[in-house]
Amino acid sequence: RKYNVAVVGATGMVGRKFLQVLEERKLPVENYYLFASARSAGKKVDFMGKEYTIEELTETCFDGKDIDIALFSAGGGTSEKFAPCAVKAGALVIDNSSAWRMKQAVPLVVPEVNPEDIAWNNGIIANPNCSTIQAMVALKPLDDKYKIKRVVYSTYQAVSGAGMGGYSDLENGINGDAPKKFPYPIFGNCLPQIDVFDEDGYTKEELKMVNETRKILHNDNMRITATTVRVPVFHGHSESINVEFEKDFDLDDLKKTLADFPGLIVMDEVKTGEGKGVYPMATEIAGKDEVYVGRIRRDRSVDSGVNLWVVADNIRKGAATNAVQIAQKWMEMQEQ
Ligand code: A2P
Ligand code: 11C
Repeated sequence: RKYNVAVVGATGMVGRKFLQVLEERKLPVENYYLFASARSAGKKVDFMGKEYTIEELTETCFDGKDIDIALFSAGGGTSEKFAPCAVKAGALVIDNSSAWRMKQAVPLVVPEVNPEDIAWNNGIIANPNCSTIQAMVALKPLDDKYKIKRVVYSTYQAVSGAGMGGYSDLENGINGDAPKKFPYPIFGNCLPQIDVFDEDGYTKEELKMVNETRKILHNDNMRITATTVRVPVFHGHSESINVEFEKDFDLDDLKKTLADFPGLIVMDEVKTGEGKGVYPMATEIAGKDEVYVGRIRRDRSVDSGVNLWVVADNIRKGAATNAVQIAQKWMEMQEQ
C-alpha cells in the first residue's frame, strides 16, 4: 500500500530536514503535499526530483486530499490550531512541537524506546523535544537492565535548536551584531537559559526534559533534574548525563548493553598521557541519524552510578529523523 504524506512548516529549519530525510528513506508514498504560512505560499521547492509548490496552511487545506500522515513542525501555536484540522480530515499527525506532548491522550514516542505507544494514538503522536530524544536512546537500555533511580542532565545545546533565528544570531554575532532570537549574545558565550523561566527558577527546556523522560520511560516518579545551556555550536546537542541505578553493574557489561541497543553508537576510547581520547563531538556527528555515547565511566561518589556523554544531531534524530521513523513504524504496523 502507498500513502499520502503532508509536511507542515516545509520551509523551516526542521521542515526542510523532513524533506531531506524523506528523500533518503524512500517511504512508500504516493503523493506529498507541502504547507507553510501565507508568506511562502506559491514558492517552488525541488523535492524527490520534482518541483513542488508550497501551499498555504489553512483550516481546510487537508480536506479532499486523502492525507494519511501529516508531519508538523511549524511551532506550538500552529500545531495547536491546525493539527485537529488534519485529524478531522483523516490524517495521523506526527507533531514536532511541544503543544501535545504532555496530553494524556497523546503518545510521546522515540521508536527505538517505546514503539508500542504508537498503537494507542488518537490521531496525534508527539515527537519529543530534541534534548529528550537523544537522552532516551542512551537511557532506555540502562533502565531496562539496571533500573534507573535518579538522573542529572547538563546540556550543551546548538543554536539550530532555536530554528533559523537562532542560527542567524550565531552567524551574525561573529560580526558583533546584537542578538535577535536569544536574550544575550551567543557568540563566545554560554547561555543558561533555553526558553522561558517558570516561577521556581527552572526553564521550560529543563522541565521538558524531566516530564518527557518520565512519560517515555513510563515512570512518573523517576527522580530527575536538569540544567540546559545554549552554546555557540551550529549543529548537534551534547549532554552530560549522570545516572544512578537501583542495581549494581559491571562497567564492561554496561558498555555492551549500550552498544547492543539499536540507533546508539558507543564511541569511547580512553588515552592516558598525551594521547587524544575518542568521544563523540558535535562537529563529528552532524548529519548522522544515530545517537552517540562516550566518556562512559563509573561515578564513584554513589553505590551504583555512571557518567555518560551523549551527542546527536538535534535536527535529525532530535526532530526530523525521529518523526519520519515514527511514520515508517506506523506504516509497517498497517501492513501487519
Ligand atoms: P514560513 O516560512 O512561511 O514562515 P523555523 O522554526 O525554522 O523558523 O520554521 C518555522 C516553520 O513554520 C516555517 O516553515 C514557517 O513557514 C512555518 N510557520 C510558522 N508560522 C506559521 C503559520 N501560522 N502557518 C503556517 N506555517 C507557519
Ligand atoms: C532547543 N530543544 O534546542 C529546543 C528546541 O520543544 O521542540 C525544541 C523546542 C521543542 O532550543
